[in-house]
Amino acid sequence: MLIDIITIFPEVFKPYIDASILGIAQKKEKLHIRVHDLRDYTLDKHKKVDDRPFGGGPGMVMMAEPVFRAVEQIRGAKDEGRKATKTILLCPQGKTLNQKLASKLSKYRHLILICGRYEGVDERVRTRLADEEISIGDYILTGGELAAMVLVDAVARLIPGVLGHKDSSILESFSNNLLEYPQYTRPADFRGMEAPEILLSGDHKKIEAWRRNQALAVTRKKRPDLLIIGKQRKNGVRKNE
Ligand code: 9D3
Repeated sequence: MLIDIITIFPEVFKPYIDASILGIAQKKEKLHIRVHDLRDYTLDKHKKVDDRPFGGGPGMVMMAEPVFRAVEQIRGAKDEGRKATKTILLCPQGKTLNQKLASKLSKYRHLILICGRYEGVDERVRTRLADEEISIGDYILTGGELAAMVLVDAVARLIPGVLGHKDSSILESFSNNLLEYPQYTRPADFRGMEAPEILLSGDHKKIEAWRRNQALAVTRKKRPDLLIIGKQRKNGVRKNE
């Protein structure tokens, strides 16, 4: 997968993207991330990327021109057809990212992520350039950069071959919509706090049943919304998604 990120803070991506799961994915050539400085796509000598809102009001609005130019150049350079490419605007009013959406996005060959900043982005970017608007949750961030990194992380780990096949993404699909069961490691007795005896018993059938029960209990207590079945639940993570 190719991911192009358009931002006015290109320098903030490097450290995270080169470490973590994203670094591994890139080394394995399953993922290629390119970060573009929006200022490189401006036409004026001051490299202006924002301007005052028509009609007045506080703050600045991210201009349409540099964003359009960046996306057009990126789309044009990699001519694999628009269908395999999805252009996403990270913004507070977008659809909230969840595992199901991350899974859908992981099927694309190419993602273009536009990081919003300031008080907003010219509406024409939203309606005439982006295919989709995505938020990462109901809280206020300073811009779309952290949201883009969250999205990239969530999507990258779903690309086939990024994680070793023996690892958590497969285990996660077993435990489906449940929170994790409690885990312990050595020592069995830490300052008088003992690990459940059953986990030390070696009885794998009993351990499996205990874990399933614990997962259900924890989910019911902390996230009862995850246990709702049927079409009300929009963030459903079905097996292998
Ligand atoms: C203070 C400005 N707000 C006026 C109602 C609107 C606003 C504009 C831009 C609030 C935050 C931002 C910057 N945030 C993002 O661009 C953003 C974001 C977020 O703030 N929360 C969750 N997901 C995302 S994705 C992009």
